[in-house]
Amino acid sequence: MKYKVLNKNSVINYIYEIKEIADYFGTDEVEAKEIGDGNLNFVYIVSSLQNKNKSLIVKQAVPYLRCVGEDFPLSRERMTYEIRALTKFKKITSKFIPKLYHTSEQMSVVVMQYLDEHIILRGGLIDKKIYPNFSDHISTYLARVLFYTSSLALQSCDKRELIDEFNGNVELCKLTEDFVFTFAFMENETNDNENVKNNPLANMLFDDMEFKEKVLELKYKFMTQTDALIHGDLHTGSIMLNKDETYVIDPEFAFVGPFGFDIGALLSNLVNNYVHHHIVTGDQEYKKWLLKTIEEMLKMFDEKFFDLWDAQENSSLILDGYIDDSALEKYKSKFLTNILRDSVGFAGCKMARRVFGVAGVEEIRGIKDKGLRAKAEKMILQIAREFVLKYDSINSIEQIIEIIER
Ligand code: ADP
Ligand code: SR1
Ligand code: MG
Repeated sequence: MKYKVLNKNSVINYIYEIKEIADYFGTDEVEAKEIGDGNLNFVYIVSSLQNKNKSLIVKQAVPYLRCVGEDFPLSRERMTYEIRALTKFKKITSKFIPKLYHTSEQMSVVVMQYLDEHIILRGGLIDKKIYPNFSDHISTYLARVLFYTSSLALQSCDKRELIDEFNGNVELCKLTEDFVFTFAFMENETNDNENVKNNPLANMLFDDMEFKEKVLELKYKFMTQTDALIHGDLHTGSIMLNKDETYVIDPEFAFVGPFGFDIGALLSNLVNNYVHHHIVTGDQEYKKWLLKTIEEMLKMFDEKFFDLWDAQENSSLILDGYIDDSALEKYKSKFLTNILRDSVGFAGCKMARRVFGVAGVEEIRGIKDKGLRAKAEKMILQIAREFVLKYDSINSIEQIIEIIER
């Protein structure tokens, strides 16, 4: 089918042309609503009028950036990578990915399960919801996806094929290079310039050469390291959950990149939320839960990644008999420490980009009181700076918690 931009009327005609979906709704009348609140795409919920339990999600990429408008062209092929990533992740760790009912690269569309009993994690964290299973679920997702798409599990030729499959996602990788690692740390027209103007904190950040030099190291890692298939935008707006279930959505930034990037994204979002509660609600219990969640997520990731590695036979990296057990243990432990270090560095960049950069988050931009918002921004930049300057000497999760608490 030739590509056309859908709207809340044509999306209904479109899905009725897909036999399985037409069968699913049968003779029911359906209605569609646009519910997208992300920066890039359009998301429709299509529901039966006769049976409220029958609903599904249709997500379509349009050839521009939604949050800016048609003046910011962005090719709709980003949905091709979202489809490919969802399909791969589904195979590796099915229970954390919504059911996929239909995908079309030509129409840049994915039709998927409507997560009706789940909410976006960012909103839940702002509302001080406790998710007792989140650290367990997300560490399983991270360990499985990162391990099984890395050279620790894949044969050399399969890994290179995987890189090829995602190598074309150039525009979204460039968005991250620009918006996560660059523009937010210098004068730029895309920044939140209302806030940058006459703001000593912005001047300090933009003039902080020690910080910016380290950011370059991390940007270079992002641009060149091909460790595993990553989600590429795993902030708390890309997770939908309730107390029992966790789903990862929206992997259109996926490519074969550094192990630490997704872990860093989550760490940064949890820390920004911690700062929000420190400044705005002062809720000590909730802050404790956030720290516990960070600690558990990182610890469990470590253990689960190790376990998968221990169980792996026929690695293309380490041939049986190549080194003895004790040398191998040392190698594995260094390997995991390096992932932790990179995660902390990326987290620092990702925290800091939310202060003056184009894509703000509710935890900071949503603080109405200007004085409190400035306090939160200062604290975020302090922690982010320490993360970025010290990332390559971090040796333990406790050190990370100490930096946040201080
Ligand atoms: P974008 O690519 O524009 O960031 P997202 O994939 O993040 O779009 O989706 C935007 C919003 O649509 C989400 O924040 C969520 O509220 C809603 N949404 C997306 N997928 C689903 C789903 N499977 N079930 C329910 N709501 C969804
Ligand atoms: C201009 S793109 C802004 C941001 O939205 C996405 O969610 C990514 O985080 C990207 O950096
Ligand atoms: Mg999104």
